[in-house]
Amino acid sequence: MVTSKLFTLVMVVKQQQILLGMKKRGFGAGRWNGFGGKVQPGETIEEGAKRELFEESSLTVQSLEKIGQITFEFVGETEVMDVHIFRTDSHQGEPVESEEMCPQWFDLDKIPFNKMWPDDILWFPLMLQKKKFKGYFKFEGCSHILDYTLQEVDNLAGGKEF
Ligand code: 6U4
Repeated sequence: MVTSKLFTLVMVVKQQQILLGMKKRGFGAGRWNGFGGKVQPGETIEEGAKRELFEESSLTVQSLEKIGQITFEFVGETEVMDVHIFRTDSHQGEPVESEEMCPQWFDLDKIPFNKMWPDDILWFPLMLQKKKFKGYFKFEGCSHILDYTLQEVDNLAGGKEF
């Protein structure tokens, strides 16, 4: 049986820059990533997203806009990752390095896609244009996409479509 686990991913944008964190340990280590992690019992997905953003970057936000939802399947794993992606264009504080992440601002035309998850180059253009999207990516290992779907949607409510 395939089960799914909830994750969050927050993209922080200001003017013509985006904040990414170099993941220092754990899943995705060595790659530039958005900020996020597992949703904990008793919190909403948005609460989990704000908590992880603060834990990993020290930034706080009033509200987050849900911009995407991607399901990641890894060959050989019985649990898929249900990742809820948020974008914020206004935050409070300055990014601070944490045990898990080293944050850095990147110009939007210099995003380091070659040191990011290989799916990012496919959905970042939608996210940067504030278009909502749903996707499904099937990975073999951490670097090879076997299959994927990605579509723009009008709203993100409702079940998973992939
Ligand atoms: P712990 O065990 O506490 O270190 P936690 O911080 O809760 O983990 P973590 O870091 O394992 O969770 O969460 C994985 C993060 O990686 C989430 O923000 C989702 C993100 N992520 C996973 N696959 C991704 C992918 N293919 N592309 C991408 N982000 C991905 O851009």
